[in-house]
Amino acid sequence: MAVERTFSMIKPEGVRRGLVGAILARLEQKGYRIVALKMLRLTPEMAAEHYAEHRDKPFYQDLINHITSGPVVAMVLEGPGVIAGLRRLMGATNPQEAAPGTIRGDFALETSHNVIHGADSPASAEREIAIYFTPAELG
Ligand code: 3AN
Repeated sequence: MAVERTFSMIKPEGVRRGLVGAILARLEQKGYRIVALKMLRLTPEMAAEHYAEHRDKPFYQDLINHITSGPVVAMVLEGPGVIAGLRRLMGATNPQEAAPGTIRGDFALETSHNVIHGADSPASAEREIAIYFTPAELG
């Protein structure tokens, strides 16, 4: 079976605050391999596709406005158990509840600005990878 892979993104506030290096270092230090990486600014259409599952949530429009507010760093990570493992490294969605030592626990305070996204299932990972990367970019 192929090595497990997932999709992750450093959100605009992470880029704005100069946290790209610190966050990538944690992911690499854990042992995950960065197999694709790019900085880009999401179009409203890409943002709507990315957050399709949240379309009916009260915070949806804020989410779209925020994620398109500046460049993000999108990546594909590979490694054993990377989908669940990345979620543990990220910490709880609400950074005030995220454990110290996790990325959100150490770098964020607000749910709306929780610095990193990670796919929550194999299906989400594949769906999200296809929004950001072409097969050629995945090696
Ligand atoms: P996670 O990013 O931990 O998978 P989701 O998928 O529930 O969490 O939420 C996606 C994104 O929506 C979060 N990263 C956060 O930016 C935003 N979000 C989630 N819940 C709220 C909320 N109650 N208020 C504002 N933004 C939220």
